[in-house]
Amino acid sequence: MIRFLTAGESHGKALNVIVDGFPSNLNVTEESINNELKRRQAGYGRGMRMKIESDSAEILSGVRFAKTIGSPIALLIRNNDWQNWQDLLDTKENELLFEIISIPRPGHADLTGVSKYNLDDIRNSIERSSARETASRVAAGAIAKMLLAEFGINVGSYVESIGGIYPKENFYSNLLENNSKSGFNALTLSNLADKSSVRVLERAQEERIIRKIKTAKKKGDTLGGTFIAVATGVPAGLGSFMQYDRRLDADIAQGIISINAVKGLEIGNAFEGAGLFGSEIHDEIIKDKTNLKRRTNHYGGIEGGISNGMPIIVRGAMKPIATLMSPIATVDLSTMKKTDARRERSDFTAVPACAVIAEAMLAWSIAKFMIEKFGGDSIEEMKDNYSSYTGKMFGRIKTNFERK
Ligand code: EPS
Repeated sequence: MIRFLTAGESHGKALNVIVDGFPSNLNVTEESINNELKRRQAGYGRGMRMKIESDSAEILSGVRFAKTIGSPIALLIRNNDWQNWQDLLDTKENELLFEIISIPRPGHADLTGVSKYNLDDIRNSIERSSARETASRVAAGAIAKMLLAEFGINVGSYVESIGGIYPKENFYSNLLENNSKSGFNALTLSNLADKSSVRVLERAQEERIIRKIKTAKKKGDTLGGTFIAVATGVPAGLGSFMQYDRRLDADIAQGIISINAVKGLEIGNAFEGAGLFGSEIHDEIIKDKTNLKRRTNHYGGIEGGISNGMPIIVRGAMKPIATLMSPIATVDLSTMKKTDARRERSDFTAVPACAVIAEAMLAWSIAKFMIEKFGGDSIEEMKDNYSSYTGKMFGRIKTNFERK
């Protein structure tokens, strides 16, 4: 089973990630990881920090001559901003006088963090709860994407809405109705989104969103939004209904809901479907020349916790960034009196980045189940198992059910 573990404070020396359990002989380059890190940094509405950082990962282990060797892959992403924080975040004893943060921001982990960990400075909570940690996840996800690419699986994303501004054309519904005859590629969709400064698919929507972000800036306010993450080329049969924690949908949900500020998600058309007749929402099974497919994809490519061969489609909701420049009410923990929440450098919106992080988490879940199903000591062994399974699947079903 693959796993990854991240470490690092937002303004500490560096972020780390250890990626464990990947097969040998997989092509992995710093360049591909850095390309993903760059995508995470983009998006109109980010704050000053993204101007200070130029995230890049250094591979410390697990890769030789651009190929994995089966050992744990350790990555290091340095924080440029650390130079400005060295004294404040020293790991040694510190005699310096510095401001202790005692005013928690509603919507952030400030109060929950200090309450739980018995901390005497909210800074100690902010540092790890910051969404800066997601750079490590995108680096891990980049490695997962490199594995998936070997099997023709692509993962992409786009921003559906920011501040309640949706596109005129309902792209999400189009994806679920499976309207495109030749199918679609998640990468093509994502590349299109990458061209937009807020990662949306419609030009007029982009302009309206930028206007709304400008209004938020002027008012000292923030915005959230919704995003779509998609994977195409996923074989049928990943995940299982045998135990709750072996379900592919449950794993994807955990990965995406764990992204900072994500408060909700649905797979396929879950919320709208809940109000329809079964006959209106279940995806009819059809047969083409060599395979069994679904006419529509309302269930986002997963039935019974198992991928069904259709694209995997997830929609997530990110709340507005917690730090407000025109703050709302809170309580100063040093006096227990009512006050305004503390201002801290932050973003006005980060939905475009969130969509890229969702890609990383989705890619990770799929890679995990690919390795579980097809064995993972070397990429060659995995490919053999994959071809044997996918090549014979339809034939096996036919033979099993043929009337003798
Ligand atoms: C982030 C780095 C942070 C924020 C943001 C995400 O930088 P700083 O706190 O130094 O300005 O821009 O984090 C938050 C919005 C948050 O609430 O934690 C990053 O690298 O993505």
